[in-house]
Amino acid sequence: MIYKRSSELFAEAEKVIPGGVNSPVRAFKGVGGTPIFVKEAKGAYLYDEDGNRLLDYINSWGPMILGHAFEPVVNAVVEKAKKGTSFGMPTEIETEIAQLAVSMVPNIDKIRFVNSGTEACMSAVRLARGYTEKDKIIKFAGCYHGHSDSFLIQAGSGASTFGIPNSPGVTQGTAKDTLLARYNDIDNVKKLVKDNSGEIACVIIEPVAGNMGCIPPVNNFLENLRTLCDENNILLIFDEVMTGFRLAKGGAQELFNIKADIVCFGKVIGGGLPVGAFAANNEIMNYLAPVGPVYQAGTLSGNPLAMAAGLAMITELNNNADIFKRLEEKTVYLHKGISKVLDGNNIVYTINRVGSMISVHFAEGAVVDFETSAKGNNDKFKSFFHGMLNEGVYIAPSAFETWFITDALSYEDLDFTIRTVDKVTKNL
Ligand code: KE4
Repeated sequence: MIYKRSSELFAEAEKVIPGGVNSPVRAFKGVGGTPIFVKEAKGAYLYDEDGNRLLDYINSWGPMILGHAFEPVVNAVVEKAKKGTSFGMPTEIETEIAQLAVSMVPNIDKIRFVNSGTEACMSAVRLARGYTEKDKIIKFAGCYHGHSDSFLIQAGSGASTFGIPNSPGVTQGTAKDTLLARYNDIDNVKKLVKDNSGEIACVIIEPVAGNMGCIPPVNNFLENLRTLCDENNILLIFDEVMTGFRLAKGGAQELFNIKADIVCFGKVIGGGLPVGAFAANNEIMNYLAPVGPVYQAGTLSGNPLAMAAGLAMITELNNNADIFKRLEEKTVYLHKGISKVLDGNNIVYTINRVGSMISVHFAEGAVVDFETSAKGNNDKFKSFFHGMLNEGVYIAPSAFETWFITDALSYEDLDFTIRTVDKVTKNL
């Protein structure tokens, strides 16, 4: 693959944008090399500035669940833009997408739209603190809830890729109220709750972790967490920015039949435009301004273009719920195919998968938390990433990410991917 134009564009970008990117993980620091500049995308394929066609397994880190430039989404945005792009006043479409989301997701009465997953999770924590009148929060090492100060405490995703457990700029005053637990270790959480009795407002968790690779909850972890929160007057926040509208119509709450107190969304709910959201029952959500005392706001929250994209996306998912079954079947097919060729090449690996989230770890034994995920052979991952890229398959440029399957992938695409894994790992 030739990346001459991408290299030129990257050099230009670095002069005016820190690191040449507007989000660190795009800079390929976790795998080395020059980031790919995309010219356009359609369906399962990206077309870069050097004319290369790449089979996309990132899909904008999750949103493009129906493939790039999905017609109903594109048409909805184009039509909406002709009527104005932002008003800072209420519009009917905000109510429409709110009604649909509330009908699709269990245990929520109201939803507030914001502009990113970070904003959704940050606001959800503030709401939990305001509602419970307690300050401390529990998060899990390796989970990523965006770049709000309270979360950048050994975060997953980019921060893990850079190995920065505590980001500079986060004050000790903030960090002291964030307690770190180990994913899938309920005894560890119980100890934190006991040692901070009466002080914990919420536990925030990715119900399926996607920022240390894909890590499923095991041994009734979520059920035990729900019970622990109920017993200690702690709110359980599901960060479903990745899992929402991907694992099922009702997300992880539906898939695992577990009730969260507050649910956060992003990615898919915006159809590729900047949308985040957080939702809960009436009692909790009515604590939010202008009804209640917890302040939260945003100039472009509920922006009509973003709402048009999100409404078109979740309408499609709501009307064609067999998409979720199709996505899982494709992911299982990929899982089995990759396992077969990795076994054939005597590679030491673990594959984790839930629904249409999957990750390949060059690690021995189960990958169940940040510690076991970090034991993966990163040098092998780098070689694997570049090997796949050179063959035209674009996976996440970090071992601490998940592959996102799109319904636009055909079984021919999946077979090509499996053959490419075989070719690339022959001498890994
Ligand atoms: P954003 O602020 O990036 O929209 O969402 C933050 C966020 C919150 N919660 C979860 C579970 C997330 O995965 C994310 C963002 N995910 C990363 C990829 N792992 C976004 C990619 C990036 O940082 O550029």
